[in-house]
Amino acid sequence: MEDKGIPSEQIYQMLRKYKEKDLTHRSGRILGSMCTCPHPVGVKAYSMFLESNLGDPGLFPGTKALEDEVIIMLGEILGKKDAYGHIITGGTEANLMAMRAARNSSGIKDPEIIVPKSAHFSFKKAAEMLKLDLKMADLDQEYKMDISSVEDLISNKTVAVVGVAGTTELGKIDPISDLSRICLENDIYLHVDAAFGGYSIPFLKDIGYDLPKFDFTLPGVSSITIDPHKMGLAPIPTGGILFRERKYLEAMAIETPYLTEDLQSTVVGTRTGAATAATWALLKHMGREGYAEVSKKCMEITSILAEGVEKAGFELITNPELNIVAFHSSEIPVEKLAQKLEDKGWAVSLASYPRAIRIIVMPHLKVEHIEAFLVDLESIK
Ligand code: 0PR
Repeated sequence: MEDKGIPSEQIYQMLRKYKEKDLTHRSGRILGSMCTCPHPVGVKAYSMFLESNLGDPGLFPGTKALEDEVIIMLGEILGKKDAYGHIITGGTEANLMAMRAARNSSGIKDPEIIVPKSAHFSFKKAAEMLKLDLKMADLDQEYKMDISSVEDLISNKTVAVVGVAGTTELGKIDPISDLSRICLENDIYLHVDAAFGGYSIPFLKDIGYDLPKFDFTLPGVSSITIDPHKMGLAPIPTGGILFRERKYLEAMAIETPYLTEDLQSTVVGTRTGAATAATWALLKHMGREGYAEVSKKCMEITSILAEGVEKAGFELITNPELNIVAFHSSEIPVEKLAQKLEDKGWAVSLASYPRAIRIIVMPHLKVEHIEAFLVDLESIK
């Protein structure tokens, strides 16, 4: 550290040197990210609330009112206007909160949770931190949670079942209505991880896409993760967690003696209000139609990509249900294929099950990027 401070202009210049080394979503080269260019309206709103701390909401009643309104709007999107929840850092924290609420409200000793093999690794973190025994349910032929496997795994120690609406690797939607029925029958907490699909499935359904129910309209669903910093176009870090009942927030409330609120249910203490402002601004600015348009474009480009991949002689792992395309080659090992694509300047990611190149068609990917990618893919064959 310097003894004497450096003038700001010089600092910015130094920062630019570091920034130049980073990839940008705008370049269209990032193919394996669930994040995207933050929408300018969200960025502006975020920057207006940098000082606001929702960890001490009595000091920031305006921001707290925004959070309450955001939870109502997200609840509307997810089929329950009077849900309870918070805007937090992202899907990991949301899933951790859901598992904590399920465990605390169950009163069960040696608790177990059941997640699909396709679940995001955040559930491994949650299981380790909360001392939960993690049971992995098998997937069916479409890579969705296998219901009979879930039924086999349920025991009197099960505190939660998790279904995913938009899996991390393949974008699949688990059979949440079956899970809802089973969880109601067995009186088990059901969490839906819609970190990825929460901001697209409802809007795609609005415009006629035939996608299954996954939300609070299913009576067994206890909580839902929905991430504004993925398909919601909000700046990072912005996540959302919604609960059907207030009792789940209460089950993890900790006394906060010297703050302006007496109880706190979130994992973090000091919590940015900027993420809430950005989410509020974008929900108002985009409207259902705006978000539907964004998702529709992603789905159209997903179809172009999927067709092109097959035309280039590669095999799709499965038909895309949302905006993720996964494929492999019968001739080139996936790792080698990924390396060749990287050599051509494409930042792809690999799915672990099954091993495949995985491309998430986020809003920063335009037709011209996908066309350029397909030209390169064809040249590799
Ligand atoms: N649930 C699901 C279904 C997810 O896909 C993810 C993350 C999470 C929860 C956790 O969310 P946070 O990362 O917000 O805590 N899915 C992406 C993934 O792991 C996250 C990501 C985003 C990874 C951008 C890379 C990247 O460049 O693939």
